[in-house]
Amino acid sequence: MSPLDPRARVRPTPQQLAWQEAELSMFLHFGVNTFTDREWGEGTEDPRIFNPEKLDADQWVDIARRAGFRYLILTAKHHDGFCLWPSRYTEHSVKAAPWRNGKGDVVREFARAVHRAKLKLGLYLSPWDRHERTYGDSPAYNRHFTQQLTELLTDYGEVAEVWFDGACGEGPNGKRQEYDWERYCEVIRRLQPKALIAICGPDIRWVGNEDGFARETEWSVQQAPAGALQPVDGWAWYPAECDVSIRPGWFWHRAEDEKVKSLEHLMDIYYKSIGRNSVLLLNVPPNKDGLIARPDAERLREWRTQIDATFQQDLAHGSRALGDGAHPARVIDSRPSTYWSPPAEKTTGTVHLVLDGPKTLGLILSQEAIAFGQRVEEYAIEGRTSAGWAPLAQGTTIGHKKLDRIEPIAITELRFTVRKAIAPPMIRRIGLFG
Ligand code: FUL
Repeated sequence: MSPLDPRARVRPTPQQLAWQEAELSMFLHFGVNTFTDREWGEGTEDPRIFNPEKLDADQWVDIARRAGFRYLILTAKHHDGFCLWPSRYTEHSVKAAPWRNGKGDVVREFARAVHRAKLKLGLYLSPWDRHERTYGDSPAYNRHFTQQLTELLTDYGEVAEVWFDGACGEGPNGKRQEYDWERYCEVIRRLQPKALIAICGPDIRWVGNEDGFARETEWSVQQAPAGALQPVDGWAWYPAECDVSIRPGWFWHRAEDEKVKSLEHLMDIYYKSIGRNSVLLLNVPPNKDGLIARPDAERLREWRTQIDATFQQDLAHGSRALGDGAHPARVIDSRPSTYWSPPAEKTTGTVHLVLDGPKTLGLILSQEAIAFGQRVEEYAIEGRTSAGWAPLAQGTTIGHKKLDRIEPIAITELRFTVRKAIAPPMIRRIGLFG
């Protein structure tokens, strides 16, 4: 394809770029379901059950920060309609709960803790509301929903992400609600122009499952959804997010304290989400006390230790870089703003690394300079072993990050070849790990 392919001219917004580079977001599902041991409330729960006596949003944020999360998204209202903030537009909220004598505001405590730690605040607001009387009476409920959205977007400082689930169930009056997505998005763009709108919104795309796995081929460039900020001839930057829970359910259940995902499972999720050009949104639900439970906190600590150990030493450092085009050494210079491209606008090319002695690899990292777009369609990696050159890995898309796990093998040289791209590829980094 020619360099004029419109897909090659699509770029992320600064907010999309920052979000993708952050890689890790934490989801926190919390609400009346935490107290009823359910996943979906009916909307008839008594607010007096909500009493997280030891609630400490700093504990949530601290655990998240230490584990490397940079965006935190709280369920301000789930399908049951119970609001974790004292909304002026309903009585079904923390106002009617005994917690903090009805004067509490979980969203405020959360937002303060997140901002204090200089992390990014995200809010999940379920359009499906099983409590609200006007639900199903489309214009009236859309007004109600926009009012609640306005409260959340004006009273809690900067909001970096608004997460809209698409669930649309029955109304109390038997009627089906037609959501006015266009209006919701317009309110967000007006009140929080820097906020990303996820899932039922044009800035972040749902990966399509709740297992934490992206596809092997994952393009951030997609057909432009309605409301995309920088469309180019019908295409737009619409990167994938993998949402998955650290436990079987989204909400905390005592019986699941023993079912926190294993370290191996979480590492597999890491490789198949972040390692496949996606952001990982990992749900860690606070318990009835209003704290992240010990098994989850411990698993996150182990996970971070393992990730840090895995990526601690880049075996490509100290290599001599040869290859097509200028500056092949830029793939190993540790600078995020530099990249290598083949010469003369070619869409194929090879970087050749002569390693600083024999090294045993088990993991290969590649990155495109996505500030300028996503271009690679096919790549191959070979290594020079004592028996000669051998194929190590091949794949399709790279995007922000591709991680290829391989059978450990000792090599002295490595060839990274882009075989096909929609425009001249821009390779930011090649990393090699044991
Ligand atoms: C789903 C919801 O129905 C679940 O309860 C959860 O909030 C998940 C993230 O989205 O569609």
